[in-house]
Amino acid sequence: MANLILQPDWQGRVHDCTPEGVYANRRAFIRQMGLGALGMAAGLTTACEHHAVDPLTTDAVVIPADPLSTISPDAPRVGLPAPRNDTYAAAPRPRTDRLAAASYNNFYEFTAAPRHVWKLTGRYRPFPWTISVEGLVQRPLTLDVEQLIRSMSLEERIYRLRCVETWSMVVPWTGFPLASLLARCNPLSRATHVQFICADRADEMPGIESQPWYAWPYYEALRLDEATNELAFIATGIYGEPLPAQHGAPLRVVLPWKYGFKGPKAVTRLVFTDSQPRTFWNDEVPEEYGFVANVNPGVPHPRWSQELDRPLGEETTYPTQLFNGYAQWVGALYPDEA
Ligand SMILES: Nc1nc2c(c(=O)[nH]1)N[C@H]1C(S)=C(S)[C@@H](COP(=O)(O)O)O[C@H]1N2
Ligand SMILES: [Mo]
Repeated sequence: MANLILQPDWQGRVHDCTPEGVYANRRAFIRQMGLGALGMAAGLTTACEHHAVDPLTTDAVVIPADPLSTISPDAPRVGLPAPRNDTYAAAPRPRTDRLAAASYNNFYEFTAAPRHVWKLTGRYRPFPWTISVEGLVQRPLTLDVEQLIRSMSLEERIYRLRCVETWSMVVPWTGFPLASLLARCNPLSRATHVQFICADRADEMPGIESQPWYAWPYYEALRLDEATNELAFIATGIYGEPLPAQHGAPLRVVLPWKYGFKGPKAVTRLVFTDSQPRTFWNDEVPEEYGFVANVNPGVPHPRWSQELDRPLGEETTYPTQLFNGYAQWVGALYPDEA
């Protein structure tokens, strides 16, 4: 693949928006910028979109040829395409164009600017990769992700994803139930939650250094009854191929009934606990991003409505449904919300 060496056009613009003293109080800074955790909601994009973009003032960037050229050559291509499991079909919506999904991503370890994530993945090497299993387990383990992929029976599921910023998509993931992974971890019976801790590879993920005000690495968590719900999925592929870097290679959590930020990408540690673990966006902006974070059109974000969502690559909006249309599988987990 012929890579272009480009000086990004946003180079240097970070100074327009980054006041002195940011590092002293990054949370107050984020609030003050009105950026919120996940950047800009549809329609709320501001001049400071450039603030959120990585400056990359020191290095030239190796930009991949296109958004679909970011699949690691080292990813195992086993069991693809995987047999489709159609059990969990929410009311049908058009499938998202593959290029549209690969061109607009949230993956802050690369950049907070969704259109630029794929461009910044040129140094990322998601294989080999291990996941350490820690906390309240019979014994700590290290899992090799390639072996894990080869050992699981892979399936394809078409799921909706709803970002808290109001964009959405409908994509075919390849992978296996999160419950199958957790079963291999042998958690102790007193474990109640699992925390996911993501990669902290500053050499490969330029957003880590360019946004030092965040508490890297990204971390998320679930109650174990949520994590073992049959909808909860580990994706190792999308559109019948291994995951491109920007979708979270080598593996990411997919929870179609929760806002997208609850599904961590590039997970490298699983920690079982007996109390509710902390989560990245809840720590950053607690008044905007809760722990449970189920898709719920009746609960507006403090800065925008959650009633509608706009699929990537489309102009139309659709009414957002409670639990993103998956109430029949997860409603019983949330008696107060359902
Ligand atoms: N490690 C990590 N995981 C992450 C994020 C992130 O910034 N870092 N963003 C989340 C958000 S806000 C969304 S909407 C989804 C986006 O997934 P996609 O880019 O594959 O559509 O990833 C989630 N997982
Ligand atoms: Mo999101």
